[in-house]
Amino acid sequence: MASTEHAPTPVPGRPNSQPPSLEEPTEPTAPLSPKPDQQGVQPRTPTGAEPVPDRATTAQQGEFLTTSQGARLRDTDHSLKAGRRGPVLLQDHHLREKITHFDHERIPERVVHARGAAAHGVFEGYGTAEPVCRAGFLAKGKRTEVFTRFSTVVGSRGSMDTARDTRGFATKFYTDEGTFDLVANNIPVFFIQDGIKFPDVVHAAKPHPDREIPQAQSAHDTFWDFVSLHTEAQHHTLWFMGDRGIPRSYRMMEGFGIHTFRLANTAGETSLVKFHWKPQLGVHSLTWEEAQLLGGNDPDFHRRDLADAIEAGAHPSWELGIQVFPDNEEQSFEGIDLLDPTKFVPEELAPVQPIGRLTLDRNPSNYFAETEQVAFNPGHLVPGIDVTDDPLLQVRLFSYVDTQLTRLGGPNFAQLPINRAHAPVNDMLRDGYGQQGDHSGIAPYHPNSLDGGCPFMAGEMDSAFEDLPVRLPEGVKERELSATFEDHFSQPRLFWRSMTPLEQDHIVDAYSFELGKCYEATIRERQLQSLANIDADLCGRVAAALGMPAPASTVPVEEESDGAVDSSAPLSQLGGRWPTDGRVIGIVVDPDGDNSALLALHEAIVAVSMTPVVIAPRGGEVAGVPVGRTFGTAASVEFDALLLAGNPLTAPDSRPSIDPKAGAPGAGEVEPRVGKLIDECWRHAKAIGAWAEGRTALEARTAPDGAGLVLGEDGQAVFGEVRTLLESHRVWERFPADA
Ligand code: HDE
Repeated sequence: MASTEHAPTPVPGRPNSQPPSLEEPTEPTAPLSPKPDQQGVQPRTPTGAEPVPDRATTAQQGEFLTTSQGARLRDTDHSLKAGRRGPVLLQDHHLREKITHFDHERIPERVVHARGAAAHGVFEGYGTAEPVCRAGFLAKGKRTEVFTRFSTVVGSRGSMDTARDTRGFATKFYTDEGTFDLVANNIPVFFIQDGIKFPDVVHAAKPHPDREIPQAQSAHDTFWDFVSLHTEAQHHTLWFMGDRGIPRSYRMMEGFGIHTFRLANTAGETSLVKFHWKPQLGVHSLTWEEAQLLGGNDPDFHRRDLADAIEAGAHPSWELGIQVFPDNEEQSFEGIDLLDPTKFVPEELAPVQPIGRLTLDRNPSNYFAETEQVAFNPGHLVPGIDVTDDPLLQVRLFSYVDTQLTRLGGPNFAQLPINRAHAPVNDMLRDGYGQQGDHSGIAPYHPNSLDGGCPFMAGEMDSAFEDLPVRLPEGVKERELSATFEDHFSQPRLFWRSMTPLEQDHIVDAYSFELGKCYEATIRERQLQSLANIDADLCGRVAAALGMPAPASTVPVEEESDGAVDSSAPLSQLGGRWPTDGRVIGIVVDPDGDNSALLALHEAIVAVSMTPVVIAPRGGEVAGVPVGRTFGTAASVEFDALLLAGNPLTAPDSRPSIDPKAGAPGAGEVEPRVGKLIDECWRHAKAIGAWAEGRTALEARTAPDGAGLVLGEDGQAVFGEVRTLLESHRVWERFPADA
């Protein structure tokens, strides 16, 4: 059964450690106060009159249950009937209202990026962008409220978080000059070069239309049919066959605006840029086996991880950076076409310059109102930031509003609290489904003389949005792309060569798995041809795994430009050391052993912004610390590292495990499910620490001199060493293994 209970372990003394009362309260609680972002954000009226208080945003007022019209209700559990055993009466207004509203509670999910999780936060500018960009929110020390939604692309709204997929990383900046949306992904290149192919690639990646399977998977024939027929998709696909396709956490992903944007400074000088988000916690991934196990153990893993970390005070943070290129006529840099969204610019050629910091510090209070209804749009721009002629971006500029008109039920979704600009809005847009504005005035047109000429056009000094006067390239109307878009293999080759051997192993495994799930031999053959054109070794290894011959390359490798670098260090995820904030530590305890130091250890872990989860044979408390997981509910994949504080040999509430993976330990050495926890943590190269009786368990399941094992006498000292190991994310020396 999928687990659903992984709230952060309540900390003694904290408010959330109170057990919920099982009795129904008899006194109504005080009405909910408006949320901070619902205060003072009133659209200005055209005539400048005081705005009417926006009651729509303060849902749930008063103490009593009411109808939608505010009439108080005595009963919501019994429908009105003609006699106790008679038929239900049509005149029961409350019944009909309740059922009708329920019948219409769902809205269409996003056609892509349906599955997501989001958080509120703040962006603080460094002021370093000033030479190239005049946008006010980038000024030094300027703080702007933001809302960021992360997502998978292919799966439905209820699909698992850990599917191999690209991730969305969309941020809404509620700036004083209007809302700016940076609608980014965690991979810097895209599948296709021209937006007209987007329905095709999405149809290919979604489940097969006959049986609607597989869900949230790329390992199927139609996807690889498309990818092998459109070789421009090879680059993006290689990235998500790599470890970035299975991130450890939304908090540990880079973000990329992909397209080149055009910036303007106060003097009107323009530059071309690419946007990058760099996570403070580093870029880390799951192993493929962890991702698969999590799909069953905790399909909400990434959603839970983000919310738990924020709730525990481990606020994730990213630096926003830009790569800056001259705005030249060719729109290219070092031979790389900046309008081709299947190409990136290696950081060795153009360093990423930090321009501000994003910190996510508040969870949404209502998933539907905020995360589901938020509407991003790459066309939401502010003065100083403009688009380029990238043919993918150009199509996106049409698509987002178009899809939101259906998804959010009409043209007024910008009035929803989560979408409302924090800058004053005076837009002359009127009426339509879902209209909530109580617009005053009689002349919503311009110019007018009846509403005092309001609203006015902004002058040069009023920080108005400016369409930059860009010179258009000469040409004829045609359905073609420029010849500079034709090279589909040299950048994938650069990516492959930039991977460490371990990361290359993962990529080979991923292709072998995905293509191994394709039924059509011609699709596998065609994809092997593309791999041969990227790199002979990559192709040879995947072909061997599939039991097929490896074709020779059909492209002249030497003649292609590699963008002046052979490999690019920032593409690899391995080698650094990173903060451990928000990491989850499982602690196996024996409730009958000596647990006098457990509370202090628990507090020490919380004090460094990590989340301890006590694992015991049964629920309840051990030495004043709540049990977060029992042997029946614990899964190794929920923990970043494991501590063994004791070795409970029998679980009073359980039968012996029948899981074949639990192995057969020597009699009396390790409880089978603890043995399984240790085995999986070992296989997934996680640090494991043990002291006291816990050492017996660890020594029974692992080699005594195994890498990443910390054996000691004192729990806090062992935890300290385990934490140091976690800074590298995994105990990499333990690979290669069958992970
Ligand atoms: Fe999107 N994309 N996209 N996309 N996209 C949507 O808009 C689309 C592309 C991205 O958390 C949709 O409101 C087209 C690139 C994110 O709400 C839709 C093309 C990048 C999100 C849409 C692209 C993205 C979306 C679906 C090719 C990275 C989730 C629901 C021309 C730079 C935003 C919606 C959220 C969502 C269209 C390509 C990122 C259908 C036509 C490239 C992160 O409008």
